[in-house]
Amino acid sequence: MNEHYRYNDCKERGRFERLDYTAINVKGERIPKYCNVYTPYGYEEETDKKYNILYLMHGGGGNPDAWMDSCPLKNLFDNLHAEGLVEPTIVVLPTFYTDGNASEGMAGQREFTINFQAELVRDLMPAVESHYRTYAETADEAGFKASRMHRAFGGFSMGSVNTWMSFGHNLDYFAYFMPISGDCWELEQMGGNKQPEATAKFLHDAAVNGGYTNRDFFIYASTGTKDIAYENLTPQMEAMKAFPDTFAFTEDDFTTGNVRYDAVPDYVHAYQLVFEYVGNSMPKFFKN
Ligand code: FER
Repeated sequence: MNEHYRYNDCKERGRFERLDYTAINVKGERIPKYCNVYTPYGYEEETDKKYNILYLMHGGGGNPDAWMDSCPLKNLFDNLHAEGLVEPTIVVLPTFYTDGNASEGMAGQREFTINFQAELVRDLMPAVESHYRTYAETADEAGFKASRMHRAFGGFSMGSVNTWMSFGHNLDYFAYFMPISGDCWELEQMGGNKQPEATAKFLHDAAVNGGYTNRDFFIYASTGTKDIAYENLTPQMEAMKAFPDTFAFTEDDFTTGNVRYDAVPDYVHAYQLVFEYVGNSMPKFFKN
């Protein structure tokens, strides 16, 4: 199906497990939810090893299975680990929706991304990180903060909207961000297009208020020039250049800067392309 990714047999295969947990929805009710969790090859045996963790969010209308079903994400991560290209990393595939809310339109979607930022730290991260061996010594806010250099958030489309929300609201717990083909909706939906300067200022303020400079977090943003989100994400990224103490743009890795933006010629808005961005970003993560 994908013309760019070749499935690559890998003897060192990790595995996916389902993890059930409960979370509070936008109506304030506690409801059952689940996520899928990838553990790399050797996780079961290497019991004294700690793992980095990436929370990777699906796009609009999706669910925790979307990344698994739509692209060879597992084969990609198996090979990245087998070739030593990534630091050992657990990957969590959650959903920001609660009980079939995916159909509630764009305004509803924005509300869910905001609710999810509270769920993330209150419900999801404690459930995941008390169960799996991450760098969090304790699966609470203090433990998450102390281990933030080992935690990433990424996502595609609405998952990218969630990623910018996690930057704006949970920078204390995450140091690496992988927004793919989606802008920041803090101020309004498509805010990266409609209010790029104010959106960049919001993100800048979130960093400054938390005491973070351009060496304390790292953003690898990607899209394609024919992606429907290109015109939303690009003005926001341009506006972020006004704050170089917070966002130091680089075209290589994260040694000379902390923000990279790749816009791949002709790529469109599709899962069949976006995991290539994941494959480009992950080798740069967890090295600082
Ligand atoms: C964008 C961010 C999110 C965007 C689209 C989305 C078109 C989501 C779309 C959907 O869920 O249907 O910048 O650009």
